[in-house]
Formats: sequence, structure tokens, C-alpha cells
Amino acid sequence: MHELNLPRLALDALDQMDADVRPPVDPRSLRPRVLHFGLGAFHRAHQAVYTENANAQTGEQWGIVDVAPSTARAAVALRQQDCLYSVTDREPRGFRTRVVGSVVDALFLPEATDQIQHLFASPELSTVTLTITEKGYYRRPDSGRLDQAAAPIAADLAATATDESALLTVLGQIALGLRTRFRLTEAPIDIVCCDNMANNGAILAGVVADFVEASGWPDKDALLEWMTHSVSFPATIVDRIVPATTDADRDAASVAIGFRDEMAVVGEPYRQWVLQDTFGAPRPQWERDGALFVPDVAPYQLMKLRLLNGAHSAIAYLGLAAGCTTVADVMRTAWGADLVRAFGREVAPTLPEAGLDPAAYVEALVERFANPSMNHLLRQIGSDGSLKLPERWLDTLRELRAAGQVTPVLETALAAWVQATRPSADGAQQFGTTDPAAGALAQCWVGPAAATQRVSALLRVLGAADLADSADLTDAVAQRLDSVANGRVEL
Ligand code: CS2
Repeated sequence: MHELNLPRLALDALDQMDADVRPPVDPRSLRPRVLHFGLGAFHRAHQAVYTENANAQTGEQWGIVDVAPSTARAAVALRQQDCLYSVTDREPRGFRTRVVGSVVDALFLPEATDQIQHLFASPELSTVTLTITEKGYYRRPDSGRLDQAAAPIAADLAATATDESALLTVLGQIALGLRTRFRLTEAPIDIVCCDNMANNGAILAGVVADFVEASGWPDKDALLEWMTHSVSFPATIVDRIVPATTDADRDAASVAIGFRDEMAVVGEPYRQWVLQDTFGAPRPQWERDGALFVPDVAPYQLMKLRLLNGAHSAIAYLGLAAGCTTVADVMRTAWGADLVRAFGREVAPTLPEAGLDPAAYVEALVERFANPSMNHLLRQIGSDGSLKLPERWLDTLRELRAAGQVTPVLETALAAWVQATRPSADGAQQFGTTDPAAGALAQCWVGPAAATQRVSALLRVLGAADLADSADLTDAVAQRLDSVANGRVEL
């Protein structure tokens, strides 16, 4: 393939690039002012784009230092191309590719703890953002607080008393970073959770405070006190559909920009960012690129989490059971659009009245999900279900049940999830999804048991003892298992 002979994307390539492809701001003029944990495709297609466009509008110089928490590959590959990469916006008809230049460095956490701490000590750095997925927060399924017994957290907590350079979780690095800042500058800082969890700001504040509290630091009380007035944890919702990049996507992007790009990302043209207006330190003017700063993000957060992410998970498990591979495949079936609409109708009564329009939102989802140029794998969305479903379905289910409403669509979706947790012959999950609780989920399938008991045991793994004990719910889910397993979606 001729594109493989293209020179690698790099800073000295910028001058040779077409103007409509080149970053709007010269990356060499930027300063390291934002620290981001989680170097995935989503971040590169979302926060990094907002930051770049904000810089272009304001002339400010917010550069992002990206940290890859657990694998070196992305950080190495990004550095090999001077932290440049392309984003392709995929309309149903026609693509647009351009190079993003707002990332100024890419680090691999275990090898960069000194650099990370050095950044926290710098008053020039005033914003930290995170996209580390639900599993990066190490929350206990029952209380939602920090799971101090989780091995990586327990190891980091032990290291607070011995060797601070050995703190290897993102939460550990943030807690230590706040301590570094408290001791060296006391400059205020904002820590911005960009993961799909309701009340994500409060959740992050809670687990970081839990970590400090459980640490061996002698000054932890003073640190916690300083955090109450100098560290803000705004809640946010982020939205953009960004499937995992394929080799074909990388080749197409490379051809479009004329340079080989191993870190290309593709996304739908739509993007949204709503942030709670509680920042206490200087920050990029993301509102100049359309981000919305509001006093209360809850209405937006619940609408996105319960409708978009909730429907996504339902599509993922029902689609996998029906033999589909991508979201767009599901939307091409006879039942795909009906599923999204029925899901929306069932869930909408749980959304706060706030002048938003859930029905219009659902119609927009039908269109976004159907975008045929998005190769969004159901397997990717179906992974980590044990952490996603409590956020996406279970509170909705509780609220609807408490209000005496029927919940056939959520029950059908739960039946499909139950089927997807069944271990396959090779011990992995059916359909190739992965889950940090895969072992506990597989255990629920060991030995003979009535279907309702299996459903109940699986709900317990989600931390939902109340639902597991609701016989009418486990019966209703169990009754739907066979039709779902046969690929039928009966709403
Ligand atoms: C998806 C999300 O993988 C998933 O679980 O539901 O990544 C979804 O695409 C984004 O939240 C869209 O903003």
C-alpha cells in the first residue's frame, strides 16, 4: 500500500501540509498547562480538539500533557510523531481530516511519576482532566467510595508511607500531586472528570479524598482542609461517538494528510461538553468552541447517560445476541430504531424537567447511531458491563419500579446482558467482551441453577442486592432469556 511509504507525521512536516489540514495553532508555541490522564481515542477526538479550537479563538497557549496510565504503546507512538495526530470527522457522506496540535507531551505513568509531580508543582498548570473509564476509579460496588482493598490501590496506599515514586494508579498520582502542590505553591487547581458516571465530579472528589484519608501522610488533615477551598472537581458530561480506530481508518487518514499517522482517530461530527461552572483556577476557554458552562449539569448528565449510553448498552447486548457486529448493523435491522425509541420512551419519565427535550434527543440518537461510516463495535460498548450498567440502567430501573411503571425494555436488555456474561468454551465471555468482574460473573454460571437464581447472582455482582432480591424482576428477566438467546428482540 503506497500510504505506508509516506513520511511519518512530525513537527517539521507542518510547513509542507495543506493549510486546511494543518493545526490552527503552532504546537511549538504552547505551554504545558493541562495534564490529562487517559490517552485514548476519545480524549484525542474530544478534549484535545476543544482545547485546540479554544487556543485558536483566544490566542492563549494551553498545551496538554497526556498520560497513558497502563500501557506504554500509545505514549511512545504519539511521541514518535511529536504528539501530532489527525482527527477525521465522519459524516454519513464525506469525511474531513485535520491534524490536531494541542498535545505537547505524552507520558507513560509508571515511567513518568517525577515529571507528573513536577507538573503539579507548577502554578502554570491549572487544569487536570481524566478519561480513565469507570474502572480507573476503583469504587466499591456497594458504597461507590474508594475500594482500598483493590490491589493497585492497596499497593499505592502502602507506598505513601514508604516510597512515593512507586504510586502507580491515576488516583494515587492525583492525590500525591495535590499534596505536592499544597506543599510547594498552594495555587488552586481544577480536576475535571470526563468519564461517563452520574455526579462524576463528586465521585472523583470522593475517591481522591478517601485516598488521602487512608494514606500514610502525616500532613493529610491539612491537605484535606486545603483541598476544600483550593481544589475544585467540576462535574461534566462529554459526548462524541469515537469508535476504536482500524488499520483502514489509519491508512485513509494518512493519505488525507499526506503523512503516516499511527495515532489517527475517527469520530462522528457531533460533539458536546457540558461543565459545571465551579472552576477555581485559570482554564482553557472551551466555551469559545461550544462547550457549555452551567450551574447544574445533572439534567444533561442524566439525559446523556440514561438515553445515549443506556441505549448503547442495550443495542450492544441485544445486537451481539442477534449476530450483529456494529451499532450501524443494529440500526439496519427491522428492530434497531424501534429499540432506541422504545428505550427512550421507557426511560424518559426518570429525567428531570429542565427544559431539555428527551424525545428530540432520542430522534437525534437514532440518526447518530445509524451513521453508516461509524464502525462502532458492539463488543467495545459491551465490555466492562459490570461497571457501566449500574450507571446506565440500574438507577433508572429502580426509579421506574418505585413509581410503579412497567420496564419491559430494560428487562429485555438485562436478559441480553445476562446471556453475554455466559462464559464461552475458552473461558472468555461470549461474544468477546471483557470485564474486570469477568471471573465473578463466570462463577454465576457454574453448576445447575434455576434461571432466576442466575439472574439474581449476576445482579449481586453489579452491587444491586435490592434488585437481586426482587423476585418479580428476576422472573421477568429470566422469562426473556430464551428469546434473546435466539436473537429475537420482542419489545
Ligand atoms: C459507549 C460510549 O463504549 C461505550 O460504552 O457507550 O463510549 C459512547 O460512545 C460515548 O459515551 C459517546 O459520547
